Amino acid sequence: MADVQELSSRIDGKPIEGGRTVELRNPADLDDLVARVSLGDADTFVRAAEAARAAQAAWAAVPAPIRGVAIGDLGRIIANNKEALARLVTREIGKPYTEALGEVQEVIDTCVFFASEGRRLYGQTVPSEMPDKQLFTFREPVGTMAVITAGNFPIAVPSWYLVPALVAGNAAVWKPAEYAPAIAEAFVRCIEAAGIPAGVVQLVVTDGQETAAGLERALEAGLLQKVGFTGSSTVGRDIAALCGRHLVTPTLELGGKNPLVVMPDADLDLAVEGALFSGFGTAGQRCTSLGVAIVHESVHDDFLRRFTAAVEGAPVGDPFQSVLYGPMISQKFADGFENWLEHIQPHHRTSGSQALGRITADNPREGFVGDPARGIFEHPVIVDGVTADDALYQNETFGPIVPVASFDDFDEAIALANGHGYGLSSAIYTRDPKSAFRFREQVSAGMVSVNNSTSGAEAHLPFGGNGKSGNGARQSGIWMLDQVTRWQSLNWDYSGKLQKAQMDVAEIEADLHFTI
Ligand code: UN1
Repeated sequence: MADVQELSSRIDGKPIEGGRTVELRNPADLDDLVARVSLGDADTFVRAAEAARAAQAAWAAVPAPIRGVAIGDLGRIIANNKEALARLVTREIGKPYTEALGEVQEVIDTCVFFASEGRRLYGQTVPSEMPDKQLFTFREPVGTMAVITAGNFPIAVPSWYLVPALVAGNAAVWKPAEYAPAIAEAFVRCIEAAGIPAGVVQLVVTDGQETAAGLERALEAGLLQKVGFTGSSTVGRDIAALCGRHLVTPTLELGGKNPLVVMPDADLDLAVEGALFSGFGTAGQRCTSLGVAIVHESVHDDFLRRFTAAVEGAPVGDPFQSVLYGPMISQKFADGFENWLEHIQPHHRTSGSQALGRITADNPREGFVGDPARGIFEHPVIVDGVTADDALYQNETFGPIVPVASFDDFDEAIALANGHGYGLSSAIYTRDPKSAFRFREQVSAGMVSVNNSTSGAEAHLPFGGNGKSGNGARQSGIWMLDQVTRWQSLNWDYSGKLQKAQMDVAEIEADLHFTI
């Protein structure tokens, strides 16, 4: 059995003992105690926000290219510890090890991208309507940012906020999911090891209620200028309302109900492979997980037969072995998922497993890899015959379940792809460019894949959604810079007289015999 870590919040790089202590167990092996966590409270959050705010100005004064060098070093530290970090991700939240390696790679990619952004962070020179006057734009750090993240991507998604925030000269208070504090602490230690001053990223480990109270107090005290949140649409709404009252624009990355449309001309094997990976990878606990497969009637039975065979034959179990998916992230996620199973109706047809619900010795799955009694494992299920009226169509279900709906004409497919009101990711399988482009144009999702799954966005493309999936903010790549900086304009007049914009222009135009 591996080490038990003693974890807590860290303010200015020093562990802060909190109140209540909770035990964190490996969801694939509940005998494996990963960490004892001393939880902070709202006070801890406010103190951390004060400390981050105190550290921000000095960090912003470091030239951006040098901040970029620190991010480059961070990327190298992460790369040198890639396997150890991935093992910790798997041990803490149960994501299969190969996926965990991919997740850590996503952090490295993010560092590589933003390290050189320190040498850009371009502003513009803009022509003036006046002689002897120059206009410029500058990117300024927003200030101190609260970052509140989920546990399904416990290091990649935090890096999407923290890395660009740091390169742009911000400080941050990071509240990771309470079921993923060990990888959070490891990441913060890597940040410190890269030479980024300890006060610039503060770590607060606490529960949702204390976070909400702490966030409210920190906003009221004017300690935060930005909030980044990845998590459920319900909590996202509350955070948006709170931020709105303080005139802070949040960056929100919320739930998804990501449609995957299978057209009559699709390569069905490819579509099945994509549905399997996006429906059941990370046990369906990604924001980009397949939410509803929308299959043309002419290929529906064939698709379902192949998809069912693929799910039935897929290895499920020990995430350190070669499996399609491992355990649920924690008991809370298993409970949430099992509630959705109750929405399977008599008019639905289920397939993919011999049984439903928790995998146990009494409710076994053939070919299970390892001992199901050790962890929190759920049977996969495909639910066919789903329609727009079903709860399983309308809601994010966050677990190993794939609802399947069918359609006759393209407009119907689009209505089903958009009708649930989420708009994060989407996919279409087709060989016809016309269908692909029409889908791109009409789907309301922020991300579209053609002949690829709904998951697996690359680290430098805009990531984010519309409708219930977010507030239009985009993460990753250059687009994230607009979340972590504010534009400042400068107009510099060296004419030696007061030149009045809009008003004195008439004189210049008259001289040139032009009019607008
Ligand atoms: C998430 O689920 O919040 O596209 C992020 C993907 C990953 C990131 C998902 N690269 O599935």
